[in-house]
Amino acid sequence: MTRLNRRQFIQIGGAAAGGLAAGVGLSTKWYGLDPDEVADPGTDGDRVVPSFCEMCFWKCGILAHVKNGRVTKITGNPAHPLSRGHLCPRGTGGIGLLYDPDRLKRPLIRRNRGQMQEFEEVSWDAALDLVAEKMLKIREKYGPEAMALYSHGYGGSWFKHLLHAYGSDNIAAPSYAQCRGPREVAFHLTFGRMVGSPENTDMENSRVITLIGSHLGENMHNTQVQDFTRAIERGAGLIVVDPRYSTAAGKARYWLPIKPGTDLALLLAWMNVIIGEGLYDHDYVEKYAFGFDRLKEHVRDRTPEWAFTRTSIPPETIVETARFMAGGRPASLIHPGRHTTWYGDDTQRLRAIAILNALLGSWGRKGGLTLPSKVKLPKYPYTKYPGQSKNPPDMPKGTVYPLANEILSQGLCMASIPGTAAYDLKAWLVYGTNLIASLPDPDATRKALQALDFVAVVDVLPTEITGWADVVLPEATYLERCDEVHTPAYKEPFLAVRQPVVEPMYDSKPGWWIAKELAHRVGLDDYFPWKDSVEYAMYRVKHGGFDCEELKRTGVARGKHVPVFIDDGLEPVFDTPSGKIELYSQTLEKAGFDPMPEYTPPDEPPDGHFRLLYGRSPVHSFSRTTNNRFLCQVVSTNEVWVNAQAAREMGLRNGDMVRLINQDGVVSEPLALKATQRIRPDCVYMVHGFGHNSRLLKFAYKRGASDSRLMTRYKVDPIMGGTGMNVNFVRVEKAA
Ligand SMILES: Nc1nc2c(c(=O)[nH]1)N[C@H]1C(S)=C(S)[C@@H](COP(=O)(O)OP(=O)(O)OC[C@H]3O[C@@H](n4cnc5c(=O)[nH]c(N)nc54)[C@H](O)[C@@H]3O)O[C@H]1N2
Ligand SMILES: Nc1nc2c(c(=O)[nH]1)N[C@H]1C(S)=C(S)[C@@H](COP(=O)(O)OP(=O)(O)OC[C@H]3O[C@@H](n4cnc5c(=O)[nH]c(N)nc54)[C@H](O)[C@@H]3O)O[C@H]1N2
Ligand code: SF4
Ligand SMILES: [Mo]
Repeated sequence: MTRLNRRQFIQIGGAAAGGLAAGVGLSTKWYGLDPDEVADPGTDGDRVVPSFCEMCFWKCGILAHVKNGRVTKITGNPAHPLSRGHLCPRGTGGIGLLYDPDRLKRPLIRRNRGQMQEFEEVSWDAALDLVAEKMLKIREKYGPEAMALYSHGYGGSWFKHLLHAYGSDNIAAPSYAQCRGPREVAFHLTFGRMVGSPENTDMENSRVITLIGSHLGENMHNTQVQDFTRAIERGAGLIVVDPRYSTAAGKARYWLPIKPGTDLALLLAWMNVIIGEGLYDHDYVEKYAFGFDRLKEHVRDRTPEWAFTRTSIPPETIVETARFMAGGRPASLIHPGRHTTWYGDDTQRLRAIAILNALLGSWGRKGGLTLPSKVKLPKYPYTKYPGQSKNPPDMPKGTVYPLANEILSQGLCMASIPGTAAYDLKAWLVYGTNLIASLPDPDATRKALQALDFVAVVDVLPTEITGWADVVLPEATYLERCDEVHTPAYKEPFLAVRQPVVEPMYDSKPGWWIAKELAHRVGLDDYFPWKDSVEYAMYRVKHGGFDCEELKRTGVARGKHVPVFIDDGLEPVFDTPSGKIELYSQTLEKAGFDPMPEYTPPDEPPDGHFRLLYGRSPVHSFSRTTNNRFLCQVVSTNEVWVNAQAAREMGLRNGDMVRLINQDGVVSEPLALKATQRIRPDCVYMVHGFGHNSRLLKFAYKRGASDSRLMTRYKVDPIMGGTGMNVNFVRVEKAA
């Protein structure tokens, strides 16, 4: 196995210079509360604490260096399977969050509801008493399910536990309905198992990798990028389907600049060629798959010529790439993607991706998708939850998404606007999610927030959502607290602990403490019997048969190795109605949906409009890091990619400041135009996370533009209720 050096790893991120700067701690200034520069940034500390990262949701193992009580450097833990000694730039930049001068420092209570950001600093007792009082009142008046929890991030576990104990199961995150949802449902329908996080891909052993969107290298999920880089170094062939010449496309053998929203047509045509030319894995399909003959019939007329008129990809390219991907099987992976809510037909597109993987025989095979296992730790012996008597109100009246396997964040939002759902939600507890930036239709979110009786927000920064809270509870950052033990399903089962590296700064408190204090005040002490989160975590570790002291020293421990590939003797189990891989889905048929994916054309833009596409900056996570001075030394704003020819036709030049105006007349903040041949002329592209309008984010305020504001429209996936957000159109106008 080739080892990556840090340079190669960061280069793939397309942020070579900048990433490197962050990587080696080249930050000359510190942005701590005190005006002095901190000594020796980027140097070794005299104490190193292993923990795991929370700069995004991947949870890489870190080693945090501490000198004179300050964190000086964060590096990848070589013993941790998800980091293997390397971090992405955001992980290294965690110090910029810890020492962000704009952090929430003390609990806040809003005086004068309706008037933005008139907050008063209060004691923890005052803040917690108020939240508890509201929780008791809401439960008494409307029932516990009238309180919902939005939670994203690993520290949310304490609040999920609190809410279940309180009697509400109305818990959602935008990482389902606005992200992974369609993928998880589609793979579950097909293979009886979800993809999960980390994704069960085995890219490091792939011979051919096909990316549909999935802009790895800009999407910086560490292990994925490492595996991807290794595969490329080993000479794996790459097919990238993207209307934009992404960083990954730059490494590809084939770049297919597809017309946005038409991927399903391409996927069906690939099946047509692979089945028609007999290139699929006959033995595998015969042994494990259900419905092959019907699929064969289904794609018979989905020819490359048929697909060409939809996708604009030439028929000969479709044939050539189909042969190329089949040539690599079973080590040929069609990547399931992660952010999959695009056009509202997403579950069907992801079904097509799953089916194609099945035809290539890649599910459960080396270089394809693994069948991972996890370390099973015993649960902490808690009192049983009361259970919610009413169904979640996450669907508009009369609509049901029976195949959704989590609660829909947009649905809970709608149910907070009185009279739209089976019953009204009255209060939100929001943990670690900036709903103003992450839910589509921000007007609806604001409407819901205005209608609620009570909103409490647990956060680390004064992001937009905190401006809507009645009570703001300042959490200690991930470098200052211990959370739940991490035991994901992975090809090498392991467990990892998050440990406090330094004491919480200011008057911030760890989430476990906040949740436990709230529980105490609402009479739920029984559910929080442990002294602190360390005692809780170590109970689980010890009863799982692991050495607590050793784990505290190393941060990570390995579980027993078990085979994760069919070729290594694993007998796959498919938890589907047929007990097989369902090329033809009986579950979809029963629920009244197309049992095999059917192409539906996307809506066309109005005249003079481009389709708005969005993605990731390699050095930022969503809206959460754009105030991080450390990371902003590398990228401090966003720009809009416009095809060079299209820009010229509008009389616009590279670097011009422009505004985007969407189909509903919503105007963006000004941002710079990037005129480039690296994007099709029918769409524009921008990075998500900029354009903050919270003044308290002193650095990020008004830098760049927000894609979220322009997402006034979304399309709901009829199968699982995901909200496709690639359905907005914009005009581009020169800013005054
Ligand atoms: N640095 C960084 N990395 C991250 C994150 C982050 O915030 N920052 N977030 C993480 C999370 S939670 C997620 S979900 C992932 C998201 O990352 P991905 O799952 O990779 O997101 P996608 O939406 O698949 O990819 C966006 C790409 O899709 C292309 N695209 C848009 N429309 C179409 C289309 O119709 N067809 C095709 N074929 N391509 C299209 C865009 O041009 C863009 O290049 O990233 C993860 N990694
Ligand atoms: N317009 C648009 N919308 C999107 C996306 C997009 O690309 N464009 N992407 C979608 C995807 S793929 C996803 S996964 C979601 C992500 O959506 P979110 O999870 O809502 O992501 P962020 O906007 O970064 O909000 C994170 C919030 O958590 C806070 N936070 C950070 N660390 C901590 C901590 O340790 N404790 C606490 N209590 N709070 C913390 C941050 O300050 C911030 O307020 O958004 C989805 N929505
Ligand atoms: S991918 Fe980067 S930001 Fe995410 S957990 Fe790993 S190091 Fe941290
Ligand atoms: Mo996501």
